[in-house]
Amino acid sequence: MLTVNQTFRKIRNMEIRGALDIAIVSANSLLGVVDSDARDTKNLVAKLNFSGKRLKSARPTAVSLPNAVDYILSLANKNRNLEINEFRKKVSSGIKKFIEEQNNAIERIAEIGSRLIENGDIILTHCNSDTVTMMLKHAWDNGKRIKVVCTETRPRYQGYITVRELSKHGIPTTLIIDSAVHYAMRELKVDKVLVGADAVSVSGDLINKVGTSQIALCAKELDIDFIVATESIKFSPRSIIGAVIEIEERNPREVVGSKKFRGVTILNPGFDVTDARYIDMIVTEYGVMPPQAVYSVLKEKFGWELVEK
Ligand code: RI2
Repeated sequence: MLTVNQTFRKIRNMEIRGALDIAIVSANSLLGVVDSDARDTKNLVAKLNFSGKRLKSARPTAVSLPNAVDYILSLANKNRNLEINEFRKKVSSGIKKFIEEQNNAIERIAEIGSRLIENGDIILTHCNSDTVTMMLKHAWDNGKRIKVVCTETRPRYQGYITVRELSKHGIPTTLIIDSAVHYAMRELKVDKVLVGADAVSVSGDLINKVGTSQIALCAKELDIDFIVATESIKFSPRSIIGAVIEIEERNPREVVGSKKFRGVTILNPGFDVTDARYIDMIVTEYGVMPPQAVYSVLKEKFGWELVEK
Protein backbone atom coordinates (compact mmCIF):
# COMPACT_ATOMS: atom_id res chain seq x y z
CA MET A 1 0.00 0.00 0.00
CA LEU A 2 1.32 3.44 -0.92
CA THR A 3 1.80 6.04 1.82
CA VAL A 4 0.06 9.41 1.60
CA ASN A 5 3.29 11.07 0.49
CA GLN A 6 3.99 8.45 -2.18
CA THR A 7 0.40 8.74 -3.41
CA PHE A 8 0.63 12.53 -3.47
CA ARG A 9 3.84 12.42 -5.54
CA LYS A 10 2.57 9.79 -7.98
CA ILE A 11 -0.66 11.72 -8.60
CA ARG A 12 1.18 15.01 -8.95
CA ASN A 13 3.66 13.66 -11.52
CA MET A 14 0.85 11.73 -13.25
CA GLU A 15 2.41 8.33 -12.69
CA ILE A 16 -1.06 7.57 -11.39
CA ARG A 17 -3.73 9.39 -13.36
CA GLY A 18 -7.31 9.19 -14.53
CA ALA A 19 -10.00 10.78 -12.38
CA LEU A 20 -11.34 7.58 -10.85
CA ASP A 21 -7.95 6.03 -10.19
CA ILE A 22 -6.63 9.04 -8.29
CA ALA A 23 -9.71 8.94 -6.04
CA ILE A 24 -9.30 5.23 -5.36
CA VAL A 25 -5.56 5.34 -4.63
CA SER A 26 -6.11 8.31 -2.32
CA ALA A 27 -8.79 6.40 -0.44
CA ASN A 28 -6.41 3.46 -0.18
CA SER A 29 -3.62 5.58 1.23
CA LEU A 30 -6.01 6.97 3.88
CA LEU A 31 -6.73 3.37 4.81
CA GLY A 32 -3.02 3.17 5.69
CA VAL A 33 -3.36 6.26 7.91
CA VAL A 34 -6.29 4.70 9.78
CA ASP A 35 -4.04 1.76 10.65
CA SER A 36 -1.03 3.88 11.61
CA ASP A 37 0.19 4.52 15.16
CA ALA A 38 -1.68 7.21 17.04
CA ARG A 39 -2.02 8.26 20.69
CA ASP A 40 -5.81 8.28 20.57
CA THR A 41 -8.75 8.79 18.25
CA LYS A 42 -8.39 12.56 18.32
CA ASN A 43 -4.79 12.27 17.19
CA LEU A 44 -5.78 9.84 14.40
CA VAL A 45 -8.54 12.14 13.17
CA ALA A 46 -6.04 15.00 13.09
CA LYS A 47 -3.63 12.84 11.05
CA LEU A 48 -6.42 11.93 8.63
CA ASN A 49 -7.43 15.56 8.20
CA PHE A 50 -3.82 16.56 7.54
CA SER A 51 -3.29 13.72 5.04
CA GLY A 52 -6.58 14.43 3.30
CA LYS A 53 -5.66 18.05 2.82
CA ARG A 54 -2.33 17.05 1.27
CA LEU A 55 -3.93 14.53 -1.08
CA LYS A 56 -6.53 17.06 -2.26
CA SER A 57 -3.77 19.46 -3.24
CA ALA A 58 -2.09 16.94 -5.59
CA ARG A 59 -4.12 17.95 -8.66
CA PRO A 60 -6.84 20.57 -8.79
CA THR A 61 -9.39 19.62 -11.46
CA ALA A 62 -10.71 16.08 -11.02
CA VAL A 63 -13.50 16.48 -8.46
CA SER A 64 -13.45 12.76 -7.68
CA LEU A 65 -10.31 13.35 -5.61
CA PRO A 66 -11.74 15.89 -3.12
CA ASN A 67 -15.08 14.06 -3.12
CA ALA A 68 -13.40 10.81 -2.08
CA VAL A 69 -11.25 12.50 0.56
CA ASP A 70 -14.13 14.60 1.94
CA TYR A 71 -16.33 11.53 2.18
CA ILE A 72 -13.68 9.72 4.22
CA LEU A 73 -12.98 12.75 6.42
CA SER A 74 -16.66 13.23 7.14
CA LEU A 75 -16.84 9.55 8.16
CA ALA A 76 -13.83 10.04 10.44
CA ASN A 77 -15.16 13.23 11.98
CA LYS A 78 -18.58 11.66 12.57
CA ASN A 79 -16.94 8.83 14.53
CA ARG A 80 -14.37 10.88 16.41
CA ASN A 81 -15.88 9.98 19.79
CA LEU A 82 -15.29 6.26 19.37
CA GLU A 83 -12.52 4.40 21.17
CA ILE A 84 -9.49 4.12 18.85
CA ASN A 85 -9.88 0.44 17.88
CA GLU A 86 -13.60 0.84 17.32
CA PHE A 87 -12.84 3.94 15.26
CA ARG A 88 -10.29 2.04 13.16
CA LYS A 89 -12.74 -0.76 12.49
CA LYS A 90 -15.58 1.57 11.56
CA VAL A 91 -13.60 3.92 9.32
CA SER A 92 -11.60 1.15 7.59
CA SER A 93 -14.75 -0.69 6.67
CA GLY A 94 -16.30 2.58 5.43
CA ILE A 95 -13.29 3.25 3.21
CA LYS A 96 -13.26 -0.32 1.85
CA LYS A 97 -16.97 -0.05 1.08
CA PHE A 98 -16.38 3.26 -0.69
CA ILE A 99 -13.66 1.70 -2.86
CA GLU A 100 -15.87 -1.28 -3.66
CA GLU A 101 -18.70 1.08 -4.66
CA GLN A 102 -16.40 2.90 -7.08
CA ASN A 103 -15.26 -0.37 -8.64
CA ASN A 104 -18.88 -1.47 -8.97
CA ALA A 105 -19.81 1.91 -10.47
CA ILE A 106 -17.32 1.65 -13.33
CA GLU A 107 -18.49 -1.89 -14.13
CA ARG A 108 -22.14 -0.85 -14.06
CA ILE A 109 -21.39 2.05 -16.41
CA ALA A 110 -19.61 -0.30 -18.79
CA GLU A 111 -22.62 -2.57 -18.79
CA ILE A 112 -25.21 0.20 -19.23
CA GLY A 113 -23.18 2.21 -21.71
CA SER A 114 -22.33 -0.77 -23.90
CA ARG A 115 -26.04 -1.06 -24.69
CA LEU A 116 -25.86 2.35 -26.34
CA ILE A 117 -23.21 1.02 -28.69
CA GLU A 118 -24.41 -0.67 -31.87
CA ASN A 119 -22.77 -3.34 -33.94
CA GLY A 120 -20.64 -1.66 -36.60
CA ASP A 121 -20.34 1.68 -34.75
CA ILE A 122 -17.29 3.83 -35.33
CA ILE A 123 -16.54 5.59 -32.07
CA LEU A 124 -14.18 8.47 -31.45
CA THR A 125 -12.62 8.96 -28.05
CA HIS A 126 -10.15 11.42 -26.55
CA CYS A 127 -7.39 10.93 -23.98
CA ASN A 128 -7.53 7.82 -21.80
CA SER A 129 -10.51 7.09 -19.63
CA ASP A 130 -10.74 3.75 -17.85
CA THR A 131 -14.50 4.17 -17.79
CA VAL A 132 -14.65 4.59 -21.56
CA THR A 133 -12.22 1.77 -22.33
CA MET A 134 -14.08 -0.61 -20.05
CA MET A 135 -17.34 0.26 -21.82
CA LEU A 136 -15.80 -0.28 -25.26
CA LYS A 137 -14.30 -3.61 -24.23
CA HIS A 138 -17.63 -4.67 -22.74
CA ALA A 139 -19.42 -3.85 -26.00
CA TRP A 140 -16.80 -5.79 -27.95
CA ASP A 141 -17.09 -8.79 -25.63
CA ASN A 142 -20.83 -8.72 -26.24
CA GLY A 143 -20.30 -9.14 -29.95
CA LYS A 144 -20.47 -5.50 -31.08
CA ARG A 145 -17.91 -5.26 -33.86
CA ILE A 146 -16.89 -1.65 -33.37
CA LYS A 147 -13.96 0.44 -34.56
CA VAL A 148 -12.42 3.11 -32.38
CA VAL A 149 -10.67 6.33 -33.40
CA CYS A 150 -8.38 7.80 -30.73
CA THR A 151 -6.70 11.16 -30.55
CA GLU A 152 -3.05 11.30 -29.54
CA THR A 153 -3.96 13.80 -26.81
CA ARG A 154 -1.01 16.12 -26.75
CA PRO A 155 1.03 17.06 -24.85
CA ARG A 156 1.17 13.88 -22.73
CA TYR A 157 -0.14 11.43 -25.33
CA GLN A 158 -2.57 9.52 -23.13
CA GLY A 159 -4.23 8.43 -26.41
CA TYR A 160 -1.33 5.98 -26.85
CA ILE A 161 -2.47 4.18 -23.70
CA THR A 162 -5.99 3.93 -25.12
CA VAL A 163 -4.99 2.56 -28.54
CA ARG A 164 -2.59 0.05 -26.99
CA GLU A 165 -5.18 -1.19 -24.52
CA LEU A 166 -8.00 -1.46 -27.05
CA SER A 167 -5.98 -3.06 -29.81
CA LYS A 168 -4.58 -5.57 -27.33
CA HIS A 169 -8.21 -6.47 -26.68
CA GLY A 170 -8.70 -7.06 -30.41
CA ILE A 171 -10.63 -3.86 -31.17
CA PRO A 172 -9.61 -2.20 -34.47
CA THR A 173 -8.23 1.23 -33.59
CA THR A 174 -7.08 4.24 -35.57
CA LEU A 175 -4.76 6.84 -34.03
CA ILE A 176 -5.10 10.44 -35.21
CA ILE A 177 -3.41 13.70 -34.35
CA ASP A 178 -5.62 15.94 -32.24
CA SER A 179 -6.21 18.43 -35.02
CA ALA A 180 -7.53 15.70 -37.36
CA VAL A 181 -10.71 15.27 -35.31
CA HIS A 182 -13.07 17.06 -37.71
CA TYR A 183 -11.47 15.43 -40.75
CA ALA A 184 -11.66 11.96 -39.19
CA MET A 185 -15.26 12.38 -38.06
CA ARG A 186 -16.28 13.18 -41.61
CA GLU A 187 -14.00 10.89 -43.59
CA LEU A 188 -14.29 7.83 -41.35
CA LYS A 189 -18.00 8.45 -40.75
CA VAL A 190 -17.81 8.42 -36.98
CA ASP A 191 -21.14 7.44 -35.37
CA LYS A 192 -20.53 8.45 -31.75
CA VAL A 193 -18.12 10.37 -29.58
CA LEU A 194 -17.50 8.81 -26.19
CA VAL A 195 -15.42 10.59 -23.56
CA GLY A 196 -14.75 10.36 -19.83
CA ALA A 197 -14.94 13.13 -17.26
CA ASP A 198 -12.78 14.78 -14.67
CA ALA A 199 -15.68 16.75 -13.27
CA VAL A 200 -19.29 17.58 -14.09
CA SER A 201 -20.87 20.76 -12.76
CA VAL A 202 -24.40 21.20 -11.47
CA SER A 203 -25.42 22.70 -14.80
CA GLY A 204 -24.25 19.56 -16.60
CA ASP A 205 -21.14 21.15 -18.07
CA LEU A 206 -18.29 18.71 -18.54
CA ILE A 207 -14.70 19.30 -17.51
CA ASN A 208 -12.46 16.85 -19.32
CA LYS A 209 -9.09 16.64 -21.05
CA VAL A 210 -8.30 19.77 -23.02
CA GLY A 211 -9.59 19.40 -26.57
CA THR A 212 -12.85 17.76 -25.52
CA SER A 213 -14.86 20.93 -26.09
CA GLN A 214 -13.57 21.26 -29.68
CA ILE A 215 -14.55 17.67 -30.32
CA ALA A 216 -18.04 18.41 -28.99
CA LEU A 217 -18.35 21.39 -31.34
CA CYS A 218 -17.41 19.20 -34.29
CA ALA A 219 -19.85 16.50 -33.18
CA LYS A 220 -22.66 19.04 -32.98
CA GLU A 221 -21.84 20.39 -36.42
CA LEU A 222 -21.84 16.89 -37.92
CA ASP A 223 -24.85 15.67 -35.91
CA ILE A 224 -22.88 12.96 -34.12
CA ASP A 225 -23.96 11.82 -30.62
CA PHE A 226 -21.68 13.13 -27.87
CA ILE A 227 -21.74 10.77 -24.88
CA VAL A 228 -20.00 11.17 -21.51
CA ALA A 229 -19.18 8.17 -19.31
CA THR A 230 -18.72 9.12 -15.68
CA GLU A 231 -19.12 7.82 -12.16
CA SER A 232 -21.25 10.18 -10.04
CA ILE A 233 -18.22 10.68 -7.75
CA LYS A 234 -17.03 13.13 -10.44
CA PHE A 235 -20.09 15.39 -10.00
CA SER A 236 -19.15 18.60 -8.21
CA PRO A 237 -21.22 19.30 -5.09
CA ARG A 238 -19.52 22.64 -4.55
CA SER A 239 -20.70 23.85 -7.94
CA ILE A 240 -24.16 24.06 -6.35
CA ILE A 241 -22.93 27.01 -4.31
CA GLY A 242 -21.29 28.59 -7.31
CA ALA A 243 -17.76 27.24 -6.91
CA VAL A 244 -15.89 27.22 -10.18
CA ILE A 245 -13.90 24.10 -10.98
CA GLU A 246 -10.25 25.05 -11.32
CA ILE A 247 -8.60 24.16 -14.61
CA GLU A 248 -5.10 22.82 -14.07
CA GLU A 249 -2.43 24.88 -15.79
CA ARG A 250 0.52 22.62 -16.51
CA ASN A 251 4.21 23.15 -17.13
CA PRO A 252 5.01 24.73 -20.55
CA ARG A 253 7.84 22.20 -20.90
CA GLU A 254 5.21 19.57 -21.63
CA VAL A 255 4.47 21.50 -24.84
CA VAL A 256 7.89 22.68 -26.03
CA GLY A 257 10.41 20.61 -24.08
CA SER A 258 13.63 22.54 -23.58
CA LYS A 259 13.18 24.66 -26.75
CA LYS A 260 13.28 28.39 -26.09
CA PHE A 261 10.76 30.87 -27.57
CA ARG A 262 11.85 34.30 -26.43
CA GLY A 263 8.93 36.55 -25.43
CA VAL A 264 6.31 33.88 -26.16
CA THR A 265 3.70 32.82 -23.64
CA ILE A 266 3.04 29.11 -23.68
CA LEU A 267 -0.38 28.15 -22.43
CA ASN A 268 -0.83 24.55 -21.32
CA PRO A 269 -4.25 23.98 -19.74
CA GLY A 270 -4.88 20.35 -18.77
CA PHE A 271 -8.65 20.52 -19.24
CA ASP A 272 -11.46 22.47 -20.82
CA VAL A 273 -15.19 22.96 -20.34
CA THR A 274 -17.78 21.48 -22.67
CA ASP A 275 -21.08 23.27 -22.34
CA ALA A 276 -24.03 21.03 -21.42
CA ARG A 277 -25.83 21.92 -24.63
CA TYR A 278 -23.30 19.90 -26.62
CA ILE A 279 -23.81 16.78 -24.51
CA ASP A 280 -26.45 14.26 -25.60
CA MET A 281 -26.17 11.75 -22.77
CA ILE A 282 -24.29 11.14 -19.56
CA VAL A 283 -23.86 7.49 -18.59
CA THR A 284 -23.51 6.98 -14.84
CA GLU A 285 -23.86 4.01 -12.51
CA TYR A 286 -27.47 5.14 -11.99
CA GLY A 287 -28.27 4.96 -15.68
CA VAL A 288 -28.28 7.18 -18.74
CA MET A 289 -29.31 10.78 -18.11
CA PRO A 290 -29.35 14.16 -19.83
CA PRO A 291 -26.95 16.81 -18.44
CA GLN A 292 -29.96 18.57 -16.88
CA ALA A 293 -30.33 15.67 -14.43
CA VAL A 294 -27.00 16.30 -12.71
CA TYR A 295 -28.57 18.62 -10.15
CA SER A 296 -30.98 15.94 -8.88
CA VAL A 297 -28.22 13.35 -8.55
CA LEU A 298 -26.01 15.82 -6.70
CA LYS A 299 -28.78 16.70 -4.28
CA GLU A 300 -29.75 13.11 -3.72
CA LYS A 301 -26.22 11.77 -3.37
CA PHE A 302 -24.33 14.43 -1.49
CA GLY A 303 -27.13 16.22 0.32
CA TRP A 304 -25.74 19.53 1.48
CA GLU A 305 -23.18 18.34 3.99
CA LEU A 306 -20.16 18.58 1.69
CA VAL A 307 -21.12 21.81 0.09
CA GLU A 308 -20.19 24.49 2.60
CA LYS A 309 -16.62 23.22 3.29
P1 RI2 B 1 -11.25 7.90 -15.87
C1 RI2 B 1 -8.18 11.96 -17.45
O1 RI2 B 1 -7.38 13.03 -17.00
C2 RI2 B 1 -8.90 12.28 -18.75
O2 RI2 B 1 -9.30 13.63 -18.84
C3 RI2 B 1 -10.05 11.32 -18.67
O3 RI2 B 1 -11.12 11.63 -19.53
C4 RI2 B 1 -10.43 11.49 -17.20
O4 RI2 B 1 -9.19 11.61 -16.49
C5 RI2 B 1 -11.27 10.40 -16.61
O5 RI2 B 1 -10.58 9.20 -16.53
P2 RI2 B 1 -5.78 12.90 -16.78
O6 RI2 B 1 -5.62 12.25 -15.41
O7 RI2 B 1 -11.62 8.22 -14.45
O8 RI2 B 1 -5.17 12.11 -17.89
O9 RI2 B 1 -12.48 7.57 -16.68
O10 RI2 B 1 -5.29 14.33 -16.75
O11 RI2 B 1 -10.17 6.85 -15.97
